[in-house]
Amino acid sequence: MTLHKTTAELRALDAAHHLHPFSDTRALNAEGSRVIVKGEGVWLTDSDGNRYLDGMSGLWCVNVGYGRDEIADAVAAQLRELPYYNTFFKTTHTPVIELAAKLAELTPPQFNRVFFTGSGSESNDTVIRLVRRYFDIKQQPNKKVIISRRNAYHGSTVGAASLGGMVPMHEQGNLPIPGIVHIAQPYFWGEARQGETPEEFGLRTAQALEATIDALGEDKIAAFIAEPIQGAGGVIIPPATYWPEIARICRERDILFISDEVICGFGRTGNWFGCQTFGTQPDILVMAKGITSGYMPLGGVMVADRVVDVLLEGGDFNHGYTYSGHPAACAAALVNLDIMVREDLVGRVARDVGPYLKAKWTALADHPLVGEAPALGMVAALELTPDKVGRTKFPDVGKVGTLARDFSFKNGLVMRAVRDRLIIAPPLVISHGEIDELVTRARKTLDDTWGELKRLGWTG
Ligand code: PXG
Repeated sequence: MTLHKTTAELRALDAAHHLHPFSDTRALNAEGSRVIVKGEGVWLTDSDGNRYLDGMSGLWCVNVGYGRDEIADAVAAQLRELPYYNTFFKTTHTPVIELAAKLAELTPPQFNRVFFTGSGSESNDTVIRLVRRYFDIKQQPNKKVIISRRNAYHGSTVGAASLGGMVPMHEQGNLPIPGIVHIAQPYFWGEARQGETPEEFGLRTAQALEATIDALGEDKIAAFIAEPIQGAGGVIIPPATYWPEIARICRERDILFISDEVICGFGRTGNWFGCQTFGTQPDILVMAKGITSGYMPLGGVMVADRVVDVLLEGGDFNHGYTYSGHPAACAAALVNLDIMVREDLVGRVARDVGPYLKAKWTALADHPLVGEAPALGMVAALELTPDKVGRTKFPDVGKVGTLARDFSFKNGLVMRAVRDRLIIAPPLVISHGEIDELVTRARKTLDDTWGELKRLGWTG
């Protein structure tokens, strides 16, 4: 896009008229926002011509990388042919039909039906209504409670933020809504007891699900929702014992299991979906982001056959969005998925760039500031700590993380800070050379942060 305005002019307009998500707008306006003008592969350019390696795939979504003309062309063609039509009153259209069939093919075998939405948040709101409807039709109207986890992220609408376990979100707007219960998350570094092994901790944390079902009564519980790896919560990769135990509990109990694959879906963990990486069998699978690689907004909810069979008994499902199955978004998704298949991006993550990133990334654990450096597929984290052995936290949680995040930008690398944990989720198309560059810049960022902390006398 041609720039008609200077960076200063753009910043001034942004400050005057734009309320940013998850931001302290006054503080941001004082500092001035970064204006991103171009993306190519894994690289971003800002309005001053600075280049950044995008370690976050935008916001965990640009799986096939920036600059795919094929997707842009398909969207433009669809906009010319049929820019919009709905899927409500006995109508449908070609892109939505083709995408639904494609998703039935790519998702695990229990899934053959999809409900389309415009985002991950809308998908999770859909899920709340859908699971409650399911048990109503089954004449089990008391089964309404959905169990989720603390520090989970499921979106920002009232329903999705309630499912999420983010305290700062709940504190604004009287959340969660009734009927959502949160249990512990499998965050070994942050929450294990002294002396507990990861395996013991994983098992104990999973068993909180069983204990909660028993405490509240199985006749009250509709579902359990979880991200395979918590993304926005800080790339929390559970210990190996966690998912098998959760899978056992979900199998033995009359509850639905919802896998929120908004981040883990579409190749990020080295399989098409995170549930395949961890061996779980969800009844509902939540999608967004990577479904179009972020080129167009689109979300969806895959519903397993055994759940669909019941829903179909119930007649009307009084739910839907204007943009459910938007034709141009579906056209983008179709080409995006075609690219993923053609270039075997999922296999590439599993066998090539995933292991390569892991080898390079985990070596950062030797840095004096790093407590752990877990990586899996195309997600990874660096827990920053003043005490590698005792796992203590910095005073004023989040300050060191933000400091490091800002250094990272200066070093031409986009990383995200969650508390004092740096996280990455690069595009699946990243090359070995770009991974080397990413890790070099991450190490430089750690050194810069360490130097600054020493200067401030904060290193303990
Ligand atoms: N589920 C998961 C697992 C997500 O990560 C959503 C649902 C909601 O999707 P939408 O499309 O409504 O945003 C998400 C979104 C962050 C960050 O700071 C992460 C997300 C969104 C915004 C910020 O890491 N994930």
